[in-house]
Amino acid sequence: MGILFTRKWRLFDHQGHKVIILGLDNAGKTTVLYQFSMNEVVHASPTIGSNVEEIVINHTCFLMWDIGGQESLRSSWNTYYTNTEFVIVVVDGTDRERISVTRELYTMLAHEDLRKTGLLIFASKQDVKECMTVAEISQFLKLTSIKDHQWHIQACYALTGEGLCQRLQWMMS
Ligand code: G3D
Ligand code: MG
Repeated sequence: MGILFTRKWRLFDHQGHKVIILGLDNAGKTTVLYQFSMNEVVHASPTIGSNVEEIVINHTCFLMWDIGGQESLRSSWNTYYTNTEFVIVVVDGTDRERISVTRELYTMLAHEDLRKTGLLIFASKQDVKECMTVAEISQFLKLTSIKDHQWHIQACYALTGEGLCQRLQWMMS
């Protein structure tokens, strides 16, 4: 889908809470974004650049940025960090080989602009047999060592949206 601005976001008059969705390529980030915004599965090509959607829930507006996760794009992630209130990391539950790469990725939490953000981790593809469980992913990512951010991990099946909405409520609170 490439760089896609499906709704025009007027930069200067918007009050939305900025959320960025990060994770490795193929983790399910774009699927999560469009489940939030349309309750639909969108079959997207690998994201080059970013997609952004405005999502309003109970009068709370979120601006969700889904950022391409390919290795060549990760170095530009920090250009999206300014004014971020929430980081969602999508972890592919079936990708055991690259879970260690994911662990390195969230050294980003030490970035100045992300010091106060909340962190929500979606353990995706929980419908696939033999995927990593939430407990395994938590252990691999050493989540209990994160003391300076509020965080939560949630199993999800992004193709149906299962597991997504409960956690938006957590973000709102
Ligand atoms: P990305 O934006 O992180 O790169 P995408 O990832 O959202 O493009 O998803 C990558 C592939 O994973 C897609 O398959 C998508 O349908 C699939 N996917 C996303 N979430 C889930 C899930 O919860 N369960 C399963 N089984 N698959 C999921 P394709 O075949 O279109 O490449
Ligand atoms: Mg994508």
